[in-house]
Amino acid sequence: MPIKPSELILNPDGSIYHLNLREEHIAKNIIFVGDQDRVDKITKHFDSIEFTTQKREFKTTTGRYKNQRISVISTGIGPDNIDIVLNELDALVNIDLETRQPKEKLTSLNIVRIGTSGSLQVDIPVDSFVISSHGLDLNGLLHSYQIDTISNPEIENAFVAHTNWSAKKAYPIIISNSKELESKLTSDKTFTGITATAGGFYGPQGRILRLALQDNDLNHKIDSFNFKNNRITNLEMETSAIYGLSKLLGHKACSINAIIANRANGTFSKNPGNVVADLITYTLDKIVA
Ligand code: R1P
Repeated sequence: MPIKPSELILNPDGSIYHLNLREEHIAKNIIFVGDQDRVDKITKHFDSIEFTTQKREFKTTTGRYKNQRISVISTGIGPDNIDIVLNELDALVNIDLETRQPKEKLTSLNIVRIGTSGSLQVDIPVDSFVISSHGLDLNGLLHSYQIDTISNPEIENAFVAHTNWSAKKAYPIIISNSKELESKLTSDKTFTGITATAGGFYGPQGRILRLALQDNDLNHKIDSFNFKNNRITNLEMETSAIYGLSKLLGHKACSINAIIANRANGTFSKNPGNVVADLITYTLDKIVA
């Protein structure tokens, strides 16, 4: 049965609804960033640009860096946007948009997120790079899908017990990265650990401005969690959704984050632009190596 127009929405030019892209516009190697202004900060290093478009927060530029074709896409903030970006990218490569049927031969994309993030550990200072071995989903998005094959109940249950996680909140899920991409990105410049992905910036990440929190101690419970020498290194808002949906759809994914804040000691980078610029050139060269 063809997928109905209300479920798979195309624009009049045949591009997919939110991303404004057709299949020929995207490379197999894709970099995600949150901030649309970060797209140009990456593609200014490219040798050539073949295509660029933007709709809402989703800006895409495709070009070549050191002879490899790469697309850079901004996802905006949060796991809800990742649901749109991953499903629409997968539709571009794995659904025939003319017949509206899944293709028989599936394509696997390589997805690297170049993000910014807050460290939860005193020994991972601002201006460092952190690779996410796992995404710890605290936001509930993935519960809309059949996730039994990708979740890790042993560590999830240990996390729930350690944090006394409220039963009124979505059950946490842990999903691993692509080890192949992780090993490409790893060096003596990188830390590695579990990245917790929250569904908001303030309360869901333990920040108090004027509202009381459901659990004042949650960040400390998160940073003190240790499971077989795996600890939670940082907090941001996209990685677990990227890892979960990539795994379910058959794509490879790995996040690397510039640490711009340290939540454990309250410091913020004096020049976050510099660490992001360094992470961009570092990651580009690792991707094409
Ligand atoms: C919050 O300020 C945003 O910054 C971080 C968070 O994950 C969230 O998207 O990442 P990006 O800089 O990649 O957007």
